[in-house]
Amino acid sequence: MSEATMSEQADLERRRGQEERLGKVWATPKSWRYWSAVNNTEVGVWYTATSFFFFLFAGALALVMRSQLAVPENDLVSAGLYNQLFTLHGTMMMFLFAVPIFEAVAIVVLPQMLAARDLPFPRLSAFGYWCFLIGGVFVAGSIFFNAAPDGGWFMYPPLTTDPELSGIGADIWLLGLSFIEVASIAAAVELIVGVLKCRPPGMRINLIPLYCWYILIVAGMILFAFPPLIAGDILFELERMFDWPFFDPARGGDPVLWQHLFWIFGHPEVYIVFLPSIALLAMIVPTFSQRPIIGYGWIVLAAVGTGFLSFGLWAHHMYTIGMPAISLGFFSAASEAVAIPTGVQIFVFVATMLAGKVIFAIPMLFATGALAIFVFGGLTGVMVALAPFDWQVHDSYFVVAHLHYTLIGGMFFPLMAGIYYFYPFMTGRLLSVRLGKWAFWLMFAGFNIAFLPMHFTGLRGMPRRVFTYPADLGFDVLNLVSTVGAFVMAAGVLVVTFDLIRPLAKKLKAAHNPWNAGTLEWAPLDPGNPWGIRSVPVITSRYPLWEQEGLARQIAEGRFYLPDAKEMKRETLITTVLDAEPVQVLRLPGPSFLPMIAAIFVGGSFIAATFHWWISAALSGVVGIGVIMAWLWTGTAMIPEKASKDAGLDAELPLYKSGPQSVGWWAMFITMVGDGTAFASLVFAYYFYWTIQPDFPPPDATGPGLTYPLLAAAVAFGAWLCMVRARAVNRGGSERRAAQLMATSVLLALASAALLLYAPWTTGLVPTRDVYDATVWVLVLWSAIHLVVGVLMQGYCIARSLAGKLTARHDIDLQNVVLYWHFAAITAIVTVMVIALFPLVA
Ligand code: HEM
Ligand SMILES: [Cu+2]
Repeated sequence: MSEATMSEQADLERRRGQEERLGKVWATPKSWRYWSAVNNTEVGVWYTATSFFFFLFAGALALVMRSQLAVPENDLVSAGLYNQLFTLHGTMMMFLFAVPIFEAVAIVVLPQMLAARDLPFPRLSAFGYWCFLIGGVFVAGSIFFNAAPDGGWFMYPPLTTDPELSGIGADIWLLGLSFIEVASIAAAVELIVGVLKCRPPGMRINLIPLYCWYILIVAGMILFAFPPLIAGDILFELERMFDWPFFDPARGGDPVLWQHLFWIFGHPEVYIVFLPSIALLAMIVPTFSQRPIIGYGWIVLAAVGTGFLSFGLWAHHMYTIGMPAISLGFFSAASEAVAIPTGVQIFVFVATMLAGKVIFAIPMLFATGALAIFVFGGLTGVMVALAPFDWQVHDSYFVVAHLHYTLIGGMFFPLMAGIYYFYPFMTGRLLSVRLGKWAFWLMFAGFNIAFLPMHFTGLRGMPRRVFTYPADLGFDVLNLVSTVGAFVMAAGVLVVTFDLIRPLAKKLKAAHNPWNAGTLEWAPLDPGNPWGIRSVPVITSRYPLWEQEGLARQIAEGRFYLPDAKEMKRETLITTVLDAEPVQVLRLPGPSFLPMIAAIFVGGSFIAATFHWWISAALSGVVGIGVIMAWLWTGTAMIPEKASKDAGLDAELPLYKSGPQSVGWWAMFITMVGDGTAFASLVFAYYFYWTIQPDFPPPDATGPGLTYPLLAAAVAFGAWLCMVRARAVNRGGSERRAAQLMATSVLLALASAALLLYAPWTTGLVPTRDVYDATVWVLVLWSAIHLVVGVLMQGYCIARSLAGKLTARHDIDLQNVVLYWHFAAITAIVTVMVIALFPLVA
């Protein structure tokens, strides 16, 4: 044997060894243990499949509605059941399908696009998935017990707060969805940290794939949009369960507050489902035009612009409540303005297609269909954004037509394009072209046959949300046509579903990178490995597979970072936020049932609360928190056996980082921004009442006084100071002293919480008497709960310190808890300023 072939032989042996180790470390558990998997390649697929199932379910509900409406005076379903049908259909489509499926697809593809082995918190993804499944089944299942929510997907009070008119369905909506929203926020946190910190070396921010940009923006929007709704849910549930009168005008409340909180969420929500779908198009269009996207910078700017603007438009859903003309003008103008960045994104796609040579494969067929439908929906959007026009068609079928054109064109068709596009990447097989064409044309034709006529039914005056209509008002033919169209569309959905669940063996094998795409998710020569990428490459281009010669082969040969798993640990590379320079090798936790068990107990707590089983709810919640602590204890902030390791390409990288350089710190920071937004929404409620009510606080109200609130603020400040000091002392090596400071802080925090609650109690504020009392109480409770959660975290840190898991150098836990405390202390102090000091100056 010549020397050259000998060294080739040795190289091959070495690579085999590496692959074997990687395979072992990342292996997916077998048989029943399979469900303990936390890897994105498994969790992402479950997540996608589950949300698609919820789509089919909600779609079936729509078919029942359309059957009922096919002919006048029909009695297929009762009025009451019809109310449940449209409420559950809208609710499930928005909360159980549109948002989750985009997070699900992102969990599958994002790590691969970033050449990361997984997202930074795999167990959090798993926890989010199980929460979603449990909450989703609970909400969807209610229809079988005739107990589904029936107040419409935006749940306006007083219909939904009146005990005579609304049953348990409203509680299922409020609690079930709050639970699912928490899961959505968890996924958003994970995706943000993923895009910021898990990119491959060299992928500076101007090289980030457009898909990832969109995910970053949308996850950020979730962080600001969902918390107001959660805050609203809390007020709502307090009114339903304990008769706190937030939306009851007789006691100073106002149902319009709910409308504001709902639509501050609800309008951005529309873009939260639209942008990720556009993100899919931003990958598909360049691939099938076989050229880089035209106007990368423009499209990023436009996406950011859409994100920002979408928070300033919510009141266009409320034109009919009697707003001042100046507000009408403002919200109308802002609503029209959003057409500009949206238009920019569409033009970028059209320009890219015109400049390239378009290949009309199935994904591209769906992509162009999507653009056609969406543009039409956008046109009616420009119409209803004008208040006088909206006054005419508000709550009519015109709006039903408009919203489905935007949602199905802007969300569903792009999603289909994405499914066809990414299927070979997930499975190594291709979906059928013939079936794909059938599916597309059935859906496209069916959709237009169903929804185009609705514009006219609406203009002729048919209101939405009616279970039937008299004959001879001019609605008959139009409705029948709509129903036929809905079934044609459903046939298309069935064709796709059939093709998706057909056994893999019957489908054609896909070649490597079958669409000849340019981005990294297509690099692996053998797709579907749980380890994701064989080695983490250095990137110098936006379309590395097109522009970096031989990249896929070099990756597969392990020529780059982390080609091995020598210590038999799951690892991924962490890089800097702007320039993506490698800074750390992050150890990731492996399979575990803990996230699933935690989700079961936390979910159990929400479900028990729905039925007012308070003791079960409390017990289940306590166990849930215990399991989460056990999961954190065994899976996070582990002290590595050595300080650094050889990450390949001659880079010696640390295995442990704490403070602002660690991913955990970012996750905490981002979570607390969301938490702060929820708090800000509660403060908003206080000022909302103060602005619109002449007697808020009521003249005879005593308020919470000054002494106790100020004392509480001072003590909370002390608790915070102790924590900051503990961090510094711990860094300095006096771990004992740090633990003492934390213990002191525990006492101060508990004292502060007690003082906060004592204040309104001792001055005799009764939350059921007046909305003022209720609002003060809710702010005080919110702050006190945050202090108590802070105490749990302190207890955790003290235990870690005593167990030797928290040392001067290894202080991730303490750093994160102190970060939490910054927010908790501010929350308490702002609460005191609002409830105690503000009335003095007002
Ligand atoms: C698959 C085909 C679909 C059909 C045939 C369909 C049909 C309908 C019908 C008949 C209504 C009720 C109209 C009324 O009585 O007021 C409705 C409402 C609604 N749909 Fe769909 N829909 C479909 C897909 C979707 C999708 C994909 C979404 C969202 C992603 C969606 C979101 C909504 C919403 C939010 C409502 C309003 C519910 C409410 O008034 O509370 N739909 N749809
Ligand atoms: Cu809107």
